[in-house]
Amino acid sequence: MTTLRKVSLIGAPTDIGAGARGASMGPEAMRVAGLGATLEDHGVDVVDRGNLSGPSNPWQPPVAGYRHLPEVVAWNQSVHDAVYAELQDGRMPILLGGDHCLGIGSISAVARHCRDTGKKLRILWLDAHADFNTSTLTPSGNIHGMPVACLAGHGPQELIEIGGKVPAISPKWVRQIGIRSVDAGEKRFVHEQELEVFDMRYIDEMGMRHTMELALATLDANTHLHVSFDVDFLDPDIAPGVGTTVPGGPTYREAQLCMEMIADTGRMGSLDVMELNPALDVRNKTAELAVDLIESLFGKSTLMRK
Ligand code: NNH
Ligand code: MN
Ligand code: MN
Ligand code: MN
Repeated sequence: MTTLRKVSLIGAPTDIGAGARGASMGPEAMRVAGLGATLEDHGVDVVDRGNLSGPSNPWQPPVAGYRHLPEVVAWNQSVHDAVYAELQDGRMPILLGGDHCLGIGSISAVARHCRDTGKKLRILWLDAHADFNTSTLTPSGNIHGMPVACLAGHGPQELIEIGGKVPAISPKWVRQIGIRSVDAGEKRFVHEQELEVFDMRYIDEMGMRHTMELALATLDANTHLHVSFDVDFLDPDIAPGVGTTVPGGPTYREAQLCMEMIADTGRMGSLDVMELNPALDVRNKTAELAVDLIESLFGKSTLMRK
């Protein structure tokens, strides 16, 4: 099977869960970098659904360990509804973030769709960070550091129940790749919950090829593969346009290989492209790189391959 060729772009222009302002401009920057036309060049049927709307960012300090919780819930509810509608329609949702707290709405919708259709779910979390904090572990209160924990059922009720079932996912379904910044308490929780993490040390020692072979192992014809791509996954030398850069990320070629190997599976059914921050970018180059990598997810490769 090849990756679904009917795609819907969904913009979620908010930085409600982030520690820096600006990811709200991410969707437009990816459109300006030519995302729609680029996918069409690969024979993909692309519909741009435009942008969702939601509360503005009040830029307040955390309350009881969460920053902007009511606003985060509102945004995630509308992301959930939009992503779920596309999946029901037989189209592949591509969520254009927006900060990574929106992974809760997106992935809870994907998990719900998998329950409806009897599919297995595998989630690839490409990120510099584990995003596995809770209100008591977080150093910041920023909910973009918590989506994986929320999806696994560890978070505020109104957020974790958005997709209907709590927990939305099992940590066993997740493979994290590129991780190189995990907070102290978060680290303990990652171990306790047995998240499968391929950190940068692992990629340094074993290479991206071996890493992806393991992360993509045991997918079968009945598996829905969801890719949650936080642009801060990439090395900041090539991708400066994110709010939380961490040195020592994947190079251009490592990132391309990662995407190419995902494309080769033909199993990707949904995608998030998150945390692109044009306010911190240089002449939109991080957006252009994101588009280039998304192109690889849809089968761009150096030479024609069978
Ligand atoms: N771990 C930190 C926190 O929870 C930073 C998370 N920032 C991210 N995650 N950009 O992808 O506040
Ligand atoms: Mn990150
Ligand atoms: Mn993230
Ligand atoms: Mn991030």
